[in-house]
Amino acid sequence: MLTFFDIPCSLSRAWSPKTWKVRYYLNYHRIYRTQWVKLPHIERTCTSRGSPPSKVQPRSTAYPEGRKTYTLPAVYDPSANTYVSESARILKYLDGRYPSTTSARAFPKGTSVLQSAFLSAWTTRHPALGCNHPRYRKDAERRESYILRGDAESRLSRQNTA
Ligand SMILES: N[C@@H](CCC(=O)N[C@@H](CS)C(=O)NCC(=O)O)C(=O)O
Repeated sequence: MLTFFDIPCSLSRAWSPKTWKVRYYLNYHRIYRTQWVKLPHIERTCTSRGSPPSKVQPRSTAYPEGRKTYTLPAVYDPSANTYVSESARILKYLDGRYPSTTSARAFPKGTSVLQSAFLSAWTTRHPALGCNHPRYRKDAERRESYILRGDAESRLSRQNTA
């Protein structure tokens, strides 16, 4: 059974739009269990388990191997002893793992290039949503209290009803 790594909030349910993209898919297949990881513990959990960074920035003097960013969602597939991170990469991986299921594909056949282009345009335009807002980036404890107080949820619900 797959392990799905998600971030908790005060209402004990999933709130991140990034992790929900993958959770929707997994709910179709019903083949996972959730491991909750609090926001300040994400990097530590990923590095200690060997889950790859979701993003590696180009090499620089300060980061000779490139700056690594660890985010959720991530999944662990015990059948391949593999961790996969970053929502689009996870969905592509899962489409490959369940190729015979046509009703619940994340990327309907022939749309992968279009979807990559859309994703790239979207993230360029909206780089900082929710917990990744620059105001909270540098301080894990403040970011966690932002999530746990529910501010992120009211912000998202305001955005959704606007
Ligand atoms: N491009 C990534 C972005 C994922 C992302 O930004 N996740 C946030 C939660 S919404 C996160 O884990 N942030 C960790 C942190 O800020 O320390 C994806 O689509 O998976």
